[in-house]
Amino acid sequence: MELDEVIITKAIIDRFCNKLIAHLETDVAIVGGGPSGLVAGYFLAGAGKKVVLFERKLSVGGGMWGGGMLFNEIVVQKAALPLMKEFGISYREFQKNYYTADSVESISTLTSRAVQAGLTIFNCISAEDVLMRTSRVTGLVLNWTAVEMARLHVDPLAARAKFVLDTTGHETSVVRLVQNKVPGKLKTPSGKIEGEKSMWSDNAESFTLRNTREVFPGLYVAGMAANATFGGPRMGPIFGGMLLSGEKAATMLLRALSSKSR
Ligand code: 48F
Repeated sequence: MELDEVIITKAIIDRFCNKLIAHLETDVAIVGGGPSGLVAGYFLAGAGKKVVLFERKLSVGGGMWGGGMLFNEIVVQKAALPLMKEFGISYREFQKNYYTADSVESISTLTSRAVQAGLTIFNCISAEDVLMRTSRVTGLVLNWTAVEMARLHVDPLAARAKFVLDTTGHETSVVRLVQNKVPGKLKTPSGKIEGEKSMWSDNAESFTLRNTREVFPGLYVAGMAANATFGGPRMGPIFGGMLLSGEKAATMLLRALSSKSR
């Protein structure tokens, strides 16, 4: 049978539009497809929640692909090994408490397991603002990254979510948007983004986990964005904290979703 280009085109447009429409109202909308966002998405979807992830770039993975300085190996500490096992990512001991994994295997496995658990990912879409109702984040304002890059004057569209999770890494972009709209209202010591500090791996890993939490009503933060928001140091190419932070965010959001529905 001859392949028809118009049917191919219709198939893509139809499937994509239906997928997008189906995710305009979700339990959780995650912004940023780095390791912390993917892990959070995996656990939320696995718990049966409707969860969507928007990633600005063509590929998810954030800062994980390049390992450290483009050496494509990552390091994880012992505390994160249960998560490496949960996802089925191979790792090797380097020395006591230091384990290494191939960064390409790590990110591709996280992505595939998260999608198979039920996480829907939209790449090339950026969160350019949030929906807000009486001092609560209630969703995202979205645009094509291509529109953003070309600086075209094109209005965005919107998606509602019971909770938004900012996993945008160093940029901490969603929290930044909220800070710009309601200055001084974040749940941080100063009410503002505290800003990321210089590298201190050990401190940063525990700081990330401690500060994975709600930063504004309806808005949670995880991964490197948690450090930037609450003023923690950067950790360099050790990724255990990112995985654990994603898992903690999912646990907190599941709790928040169940108390919201009561
Ligand atoms: O930076 P990223 O990998 O976030 P993460 O999960 O992990 C941090 C580590 O990679 C590394 C580190 C730990 O060792 O220091 O940096 O905290 O991924 C963040 C993703 O968010 C996307 C961005 O393209 C990247 O893939 N992103 C940022 N802003 C937006 C966005 C936005 N406004 N809309 C959509 N995606």
